[in-house]
Amino acid sequence: MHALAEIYQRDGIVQVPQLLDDAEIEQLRSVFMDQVAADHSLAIDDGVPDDDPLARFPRFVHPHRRTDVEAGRLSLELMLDSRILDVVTALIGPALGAQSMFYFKPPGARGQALHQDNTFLRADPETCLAAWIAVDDVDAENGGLAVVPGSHTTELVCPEPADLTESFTNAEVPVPDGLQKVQTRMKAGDVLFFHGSVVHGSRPNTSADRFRRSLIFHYVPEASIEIAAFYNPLVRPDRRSTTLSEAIGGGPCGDYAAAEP
Ligand SMILES: O=C(O)CCC(=O)C(=O)O
Repeated sequence: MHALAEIYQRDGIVQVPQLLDDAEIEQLRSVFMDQVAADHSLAIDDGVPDDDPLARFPRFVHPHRRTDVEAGRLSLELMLDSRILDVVTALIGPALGAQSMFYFKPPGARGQALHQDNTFLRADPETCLAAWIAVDDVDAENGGLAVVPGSHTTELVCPEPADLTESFTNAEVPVPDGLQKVQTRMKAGDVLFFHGSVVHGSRPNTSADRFRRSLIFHYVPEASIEIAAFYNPLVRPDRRSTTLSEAIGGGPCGDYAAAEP
């Protein structure tokens, strides 16, 4: 078996160093900073107050669908880039692109409480896979991702209310019994791949002046039968789009997640 697939099967998480080079990272920073300064048309409304650092730097959702702007073209290109897709294919087989996101996470921004991605995507019968690209060096201080290795073998866990002083989202899943949360450290250009049931999230960016930018893709196996409506249409590696049946019902935790990525 592929060495990465072995780690993925054991932990549900694989970190691949330096998949993108310095010039590509610099391009991502400048293109996305220009875009967010120009307008927030790629952003999702997370309902933060005007004085929140995230009000100026909201996260972008599905930028790959906006090929009328450079940030969108770059997102689509990287979503289907063979360096990333080769790893995705080694881990889950032939795949479809379901989602892209860009987080700016400026100094002082809150993080995102622990959650499991397939609560939102509801890909079935398998799960989704995240490719989380560090666009800055990330660690605990600037709110790098924390993950729970081994949590991919747990069922989806129902969330509890999150601490809104630390998280801009309002629901948090507990760390499953017997498992531990681990803080990631990544260099810009590293990519963290993780399974849709892996419990993960991030704490606030407590640094004085370090952004914690990340470009995130979610993939599902090509053999998936359904997905939540928000993720249709999906993208094939040849750029054609495709639509899956819409997952219905709230799943084991009710409907709280229905509209929120
Ligand atoms: O980057 C973060 O802080 C959280 C991102 C995340 O949880 C996700 O991509 O599902």
